[in-house]
Amino acid sequence: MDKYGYRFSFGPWNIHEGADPFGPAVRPSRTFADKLTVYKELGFDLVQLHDDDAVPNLDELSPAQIRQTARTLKQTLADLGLSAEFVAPRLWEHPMTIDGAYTSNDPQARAYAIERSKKAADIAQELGTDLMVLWLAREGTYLRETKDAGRAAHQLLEAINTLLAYDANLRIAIEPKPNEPMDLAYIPTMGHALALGFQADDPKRVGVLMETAHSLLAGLDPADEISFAMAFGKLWSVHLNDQNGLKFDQDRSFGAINLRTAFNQVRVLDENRFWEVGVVGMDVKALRTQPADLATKHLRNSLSMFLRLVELSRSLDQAAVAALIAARDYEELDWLILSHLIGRAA
Ligand code: XUL
Ligand code: MN
Repeated sequence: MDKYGYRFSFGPWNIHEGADPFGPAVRPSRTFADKLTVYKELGFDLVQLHDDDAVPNLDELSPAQIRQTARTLKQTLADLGLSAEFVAPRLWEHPMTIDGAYTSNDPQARAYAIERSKKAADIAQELGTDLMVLWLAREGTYLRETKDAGRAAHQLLEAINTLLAYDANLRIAIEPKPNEPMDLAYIPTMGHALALGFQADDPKRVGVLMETAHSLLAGLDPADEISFAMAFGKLWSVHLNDQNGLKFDQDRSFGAINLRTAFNQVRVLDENRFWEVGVVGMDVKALRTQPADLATKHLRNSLSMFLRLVELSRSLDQAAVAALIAARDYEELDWLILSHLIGRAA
């Protein structure tokens, strides 16, 4: 925990080999066990996990074997002073999920997705976290005429209800994203995710996770997405990062592209006392050019940026801000904020 009470997480995929669709890995793989050793030294206390990060090859294991492996991991994490923030079912790599998981046209694929998600819930339970994150990677279309968006909404709701019934303590945080890998996703924004959650059988156990890059790809302001979800007590986690324009999901270091947008995310999180509600997750990737031994600096930078922006948010002259708002002198306020961000008197 840092001096403000925030706790931080990242996922093992955030230390990666640098492969992209046009080129192979440029850094050697680090084992999961090796990755776990860097969390503490970088200031992180919690681990974001996909189900198969926690339990490799889980499709080939019995429920008892899955639980046993998860229990062992819990101890491994505890020995390192770590714990799991959430478990997310990986519903986008298996052949059964080629054309969707919960919303596939194939009933067998839909059944696979539900069974796989139940296993993820078991893993979360064994790891001592009640949080499941649903990034609905392949719930959408490559070709709009192939599926029915209304039917998909009901299939998604049914999947969520099934999971809520399966584990009475489970909380589900939906992580919306508008595109990639799909051309068009069914749950592209916070509003869509919240609407789905409010319709669920137990709405108080469905919330959201806001990822900066995803909001930007949807053409929205991440700080407003945060505020909207927090207004209803629904923001249970965040994936802070950055994004340069509308292209593939870049997962750049937090604040690396747009410092002011980053500032506003931190400002609204801090003003709404997010440290009391959830963990500050980073979902950032090192640049492909980064040598292997230097490929954790994106995590260090993102966390440091968050803390520096908390400082800036708290040291903002609130009386001056209020006076400028009252006078409707927004140009002066603009200048005040910019000056504050670059550390100069207005
Ligand atoms: C994908 C993404 C995922 C989720 C977890 O864009 O952000 O890493 O955060 O499944
Ligand atoms: Mn994410």
